Order: sequence, then C-alpha cells, then structure tokens
Amino acid sequence: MRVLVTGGAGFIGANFVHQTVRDRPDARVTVLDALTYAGDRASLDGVADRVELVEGSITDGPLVDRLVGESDLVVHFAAESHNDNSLADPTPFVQTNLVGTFTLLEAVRRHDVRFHHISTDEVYGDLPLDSPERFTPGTPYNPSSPYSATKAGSDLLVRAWVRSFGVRATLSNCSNNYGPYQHIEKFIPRQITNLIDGVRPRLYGAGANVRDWIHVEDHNTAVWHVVEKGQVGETYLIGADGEASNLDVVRTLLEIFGRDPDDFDHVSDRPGHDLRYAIDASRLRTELGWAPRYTDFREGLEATVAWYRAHEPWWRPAKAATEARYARTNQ
Ligand code: NAD
Ligand code: TDX
Repeated sequence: MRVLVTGGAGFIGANFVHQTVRDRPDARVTVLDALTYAGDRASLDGVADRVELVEGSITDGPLVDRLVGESDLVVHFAAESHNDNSLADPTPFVQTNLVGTFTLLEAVRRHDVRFHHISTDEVYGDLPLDSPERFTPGTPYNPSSPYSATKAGSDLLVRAWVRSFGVRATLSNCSNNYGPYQHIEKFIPRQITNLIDGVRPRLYGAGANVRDWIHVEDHNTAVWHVVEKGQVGETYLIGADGEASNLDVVRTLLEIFGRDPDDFDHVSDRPGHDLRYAIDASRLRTELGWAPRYTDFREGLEATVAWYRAHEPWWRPAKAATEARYARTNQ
C-alpha cells in the first residue's frame, strides 16, 4: 500500500511514520512536508531508507495532485499547530489548515483516493473545570483560537466533500499528545528542556487549566484503527482518559527531576485560554476495539524526559529562539 503522510516531519506525523515503517512492512511511505520551523528531516533519521521525503507545501496544487495520484491512502497531519503562534500571526494558519486541506480534498476527489483527516478536540471549545462532562462526536463546534477555528473549518470542509462529492474520508479528533519529537514550544517539552537547563518551569496563569494527555504512540495506533475499520464520513474521538491540570504536570516533572515541588514561575496567561478538554473515546474502544498502551502518565513522562535527555542535538538548536519568542509576551 502506498501511503502519503502530510506533515510527516512534524511531531505526530514523524511518530506515525516510525510506527508504520516498524509495524507494516508492506507500506510504502511518502512524506510531504514544507519543513517549516516545526518540521525536521532529523525526525525521520533511522527510517530514511524506507521513506521518500518530498519537501513542499500542501497548498501547492500541482505537486499535491501528482503525489495524491501516486497514493492509495492519504493521512493528513500537516498543519500550523501552536495556539500561541496563531495569536501572534494567524496568516499561515488560514493558508495551511484551510487552503492546504482544501487543496488535498480536491486532489483526493479527482483521484478517488482514501483520505484520513487528523484533527483536534479543540474544535469543540472548552468545558468547565469542575464538571463530569466530556466531548463526544455530537458536541457542537465552538473553537476559541485562530488555530482551533482553522482546524474546525478544515473538519467541515472534509465533511462537506464526503457528502457533496462522495470523497472516501474519515476524521479523528484527538486530545493533547506528548512523547518524542515534540517541538519544544509545546508545554511538556518546553518544561523538560527548561529543567535540563536548570531553568524554572513556566505556568500560564494559575495552572488550573486541564488537558487530557495521550501518548503519541497511542494516538497513532488509534489512527490506524480508524483507517482500517472506521466508516467513511464518520468522526472518531481519540483520548486515553489522561486528564491532568497544568500544575499537576509541572509538579510531576519537578519530582522526576528531583526538584522542589514549588520550584516554578507563574507567567502571563494565554488570551482566551481554554479551561478544560476531556474526551469520551468509548466509540473508538467499543466499535473499533482500540485500547491505549501507555496508561501510566508518570511512566510516560519519565520515558519522555529520558528521550529529551538523550536527544539534545535534536532540540538544542531551537531552544534560544523559542524562549526569545515567549519573552516578547512575558510567557
Ligand atoms: P507539528 O507542528 O509538530 O508538525 C506539523 C508539520 O506540518 C511540520 O512538520 C510542518 O513542517 C508541516 N507543515 C506545516 N505547514 C505545512 C504546509 N503548508 N505544507 C506541508 N507541511 C506543512 O504538529 P503536530 O503536533 O505533529 O500536529 C499534527 C496534526 O495533529 C495537526 O493537524 C494538529 O492539528 C493535530 N493534533 C495535534 C495534537 C497535539 O497535541 N500536538 C492533538 C490533536 C491533534
Ligand atoms: O509554557 C507553557 N506554560 C503553560 O502553562 C506552555 C507552552 C503552555 N502552557 C499551558 C497552556 C495549555 O493549557 O499548557 C497547556 C498545554 O499547552 P500547549 O502545549 O500549547 O497545548 P494546547 O494549547 O493545549 O494545544 C495542544 O493540544 C491540542 C496542541 O498544541 C494542539 O496542536 C492540539 O490541537
């Protein structure tokens, strides 16, 4: 099977490529990635001989048309993915997340190629902190940030292309991922690399906001379940019951590093900061028979800390510039 992975040099996409090459010897993988600040060839080290990496944008119609025409399946990860960046400049978010997804949809429509769209739980907005409520596929869309609004728009494009043109697409909306190869602008790797450098972790606001953490390996096994067993036109929510407040995450990391539990700083809050995300993934578990493997969050964090310690050459070049960007907003 010929698989085209967009955004395969980014965090989740690169992990998907590693897992696919490892577990599916019959898959021929092509990656289409623009290698923005968030993409890195080095994330595909070790599988380079099994993967063709094409450097280019999902907004490039002729290039996308050729690559889609040579594929049996497209798994679409490419996106501008960071909320804070979307507040500083939404322009590339509209281009990549909306125009890029549109460009891919037109190509899979022309070539009748199976499409899987990777999305986020942030399209549903946020939930109150102290409620048992969780997101389900029926929760109304209510995105808060330019990032989540462009992801919501891209989901709706996919649904419309299924209904209007019969495109063979599935969608999945996943909660917060952590694990190897995550860009150090994101919460967990930012704090891990700060702690390696002896710098205190930075908590937005009071740190009460809750995220529903899932290991990236579990996200990607779920994606394969949806690709192989999911129904065309349907949306599957992916999550592993991993709710934790940001304060809890920072305290666990401090403990792993043997530091005092109060050794962190409160910094400026994110404007429009979503309070809580929580996924009800029962459909994925009961209908598609998926279960996560990383069920102990602390163990997953310890493994992730070990990965960042062992891969300093991978993240170090981005550290100073990432922190300089945060310094501009006192974060
Ligand atoms: P990332 O920012 O680490 O990687 C994005 C990749 O897309 C990079 O390699 C980048 O170079 C590439 N890219 C950006 N613009 C492109 C363009 N125009 N053409 C081709 N490639 C382009 O993101 P991630 O965290 O790996 O997220 C991957 C997908 O998963 C996104 O669609 C995101 O919305 C979704 N998602 C992420 C999370 C999470 O916790 N990180 C959770 C749920 C869903
Ligand atoms: O230094 C920080 N301090 C802090 O308290 C950073 C970078 C973040 N935070 C907070 C903000 C959030 O409440 O931590 C939480 C997680 O922040 P991010 O890593 O930026 O993730 P989030 O905004 O929740 O979005 C992530 O999950 C959903 C991904 O970046 C998205 O791509 C995905 O769709």
